Amino acid sequence: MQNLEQLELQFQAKIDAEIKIEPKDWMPEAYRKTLIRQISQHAHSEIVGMLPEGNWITRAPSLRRKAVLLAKVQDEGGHGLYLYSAAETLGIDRDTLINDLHSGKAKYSSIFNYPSLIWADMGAIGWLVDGAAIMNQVMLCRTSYGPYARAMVRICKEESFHQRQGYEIMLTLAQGSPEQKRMAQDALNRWWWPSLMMFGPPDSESTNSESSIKWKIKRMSNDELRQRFVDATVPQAELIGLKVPDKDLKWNEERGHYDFGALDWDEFWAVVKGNGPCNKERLEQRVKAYEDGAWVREAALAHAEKKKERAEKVGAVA
Ligand code: BYC
Repeated sequence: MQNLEQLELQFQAKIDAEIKIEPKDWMPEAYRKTLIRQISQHAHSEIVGMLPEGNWITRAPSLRRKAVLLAKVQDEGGHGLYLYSAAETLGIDRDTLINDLHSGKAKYSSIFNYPSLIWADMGAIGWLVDGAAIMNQVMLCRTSYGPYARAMVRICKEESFHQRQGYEIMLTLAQGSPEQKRMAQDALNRWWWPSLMMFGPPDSESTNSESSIKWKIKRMSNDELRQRFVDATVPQAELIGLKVPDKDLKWNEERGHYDFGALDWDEFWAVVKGNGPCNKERLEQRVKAYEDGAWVREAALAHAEKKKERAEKVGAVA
């Protein structure tokens, strides 16, 4: 029998050779645990992320906007489902994951604990939140765990549509009346800094990065992705005549990147620890949605049971 050290060496050699790890392959326990942590947090973020936008479906300003927003929110629900399924391939069941979310044990993205106050927030969420999500998720399409990487390919295609629909809302508002332009700017002011925080703490405080980069779960660091996002998004704001709310923002010719102001990491950690503006409300809404949906789960189980019984009867007669 091979010893643990040999297995670990073979595992790392596979990762280094860009061979995907599949559910039945041997993997170090710490790799399995970190994937369950990240994929389930990601799944929770998708379904909690339905709430700030779901809040605006009935108030969208036109039938077209309503249809598009409804489709987007449904997509997020779908992303949650693929990701829960990917996490389950690592040997954890969905009930445990959902219980961890509902009890407050599991994390989800900090961004979804901010309120969506005005219609322009739908533009800012699509443009900035989905924009930040894609920046991070494009690298996850090449993550080392097969089921996660494959789920991310479809998710990224949908997220890029989400980003464009958000930017188009901002463009329309920015070209509208002075009041509409003010709404767009207000939404940008409120969502800009929380969007930069989505990439996680600075590299110096990112406890999981070292092992995740070694295992090619993550292929770029939190700070690298944040910088890429700023570089890509600032010109988009300028193009539609909006101003990024950062007095320290400046193109740095030498670095070939924008320099930007310091993030408020105390605010980030407060939100992550459950003390953001909407943490309590979001969890209450998720728990209620789960309880209200109990009859659907019961009906599906009863249907499956009936189907099985019928198949057994037919089998007995034949
Ligand atoms: N919020 O060591 P680090 C979407 C935690 S949803 C909360 O750098 P890691 C959408 C982190 O978990 C897309 N917590 O962590 C949906 C860790 O704590 P634990 C969401 C955060 O994992 C609806 C600690 O801080 N995307 O697109 O190496 C509508 C130290 O951090 C956050 C994903 O989930 C945060 N922002 O890197 C619209 C992508 N950041 O777990 C849009 C998948 C960090 O050790 N996830 N923490 O207790 C990832 O890529 C990585 O998990 C992260 C963090 C880059 C987020």
